[in-house]
Amino acid sequence: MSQPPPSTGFSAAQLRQIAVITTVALAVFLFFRFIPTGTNLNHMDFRVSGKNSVDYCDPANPQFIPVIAARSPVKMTLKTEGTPKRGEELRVTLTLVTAGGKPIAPEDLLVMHGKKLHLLITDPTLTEYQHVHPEPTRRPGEWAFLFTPRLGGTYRFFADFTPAATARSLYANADLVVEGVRLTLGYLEGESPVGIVTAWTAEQGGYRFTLDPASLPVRARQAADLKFSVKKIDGGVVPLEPVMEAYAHLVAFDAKRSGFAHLHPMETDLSLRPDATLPTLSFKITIPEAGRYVIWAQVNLAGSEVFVPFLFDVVP
Ligand SMILES: [Cu+2]
Repeated sequence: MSQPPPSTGFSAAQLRQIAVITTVALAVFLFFRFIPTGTNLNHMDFRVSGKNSVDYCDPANPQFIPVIAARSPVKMTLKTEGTPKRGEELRVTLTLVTAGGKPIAPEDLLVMHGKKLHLLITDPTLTEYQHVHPEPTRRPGEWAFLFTPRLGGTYRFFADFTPAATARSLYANADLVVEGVRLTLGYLEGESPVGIVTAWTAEQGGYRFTLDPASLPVRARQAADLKFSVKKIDGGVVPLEPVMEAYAHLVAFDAKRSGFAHLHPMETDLSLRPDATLPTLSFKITIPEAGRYVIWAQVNLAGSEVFVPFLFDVVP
């Protein structure tokens, strides 16, 4: 006995219609799935298990970030063609990968302060500071930059970036040994260094730069309010222009280079120009440990970038 085939309840025309709709929907899905709109990484790629992970980002209350002690979910490596030598320009290839080994490419990072990747570079004596922006190469996860070390020693590179998957600042670090004369670490242990004024003022290129804490001494674990100002020594207008979307950037390092703090002015509206003859900007920082620190200020004066160091002590 044969039974009639079970009926689907659809006519042949309806089945054809369903097939067409399904095909179109699938095509639309595949189109959006494979066009390169954004990152292929997700927040799990940037997760660090356990305590002490790098996750400090309250822009209203910037902290000193202990990058070395904290476990970053990102691994950074540096490669050069020849031996790095003092005074010679180097082409450095930087590789950024997640803990799981996935490359971190430009589409995986957000633009912050005009760039996707910021590198803060300093020598062991904190006498030299450079801020560079590596550019992506054709290889995913590989970035390149030019760098001329002015001194010898083991340079430390701190990367500052924001994954699109988490929208939170993240950090990584790597070292590079540079051949050549090394300075002594004397000033970090209390002596006055060559070329650095152990004070809250510094003079350079006809300008006087002042970093003025609301109260002294600066104490560990207490938020410090700092006023940064620039004055032309002969008097007159200070041609202060924005650099990386701020009128000044301050970067603090400790003597051991265990990490850094990257500070931006409270005055975030660039259309409100600071005072013409005495531009003054407010900063806030909390430093967790006592010790000797250097704050480098980076400003743009009439189109040229100027870096000014301030050396100071933080008491317990
Ligand atoms: Cu900055």
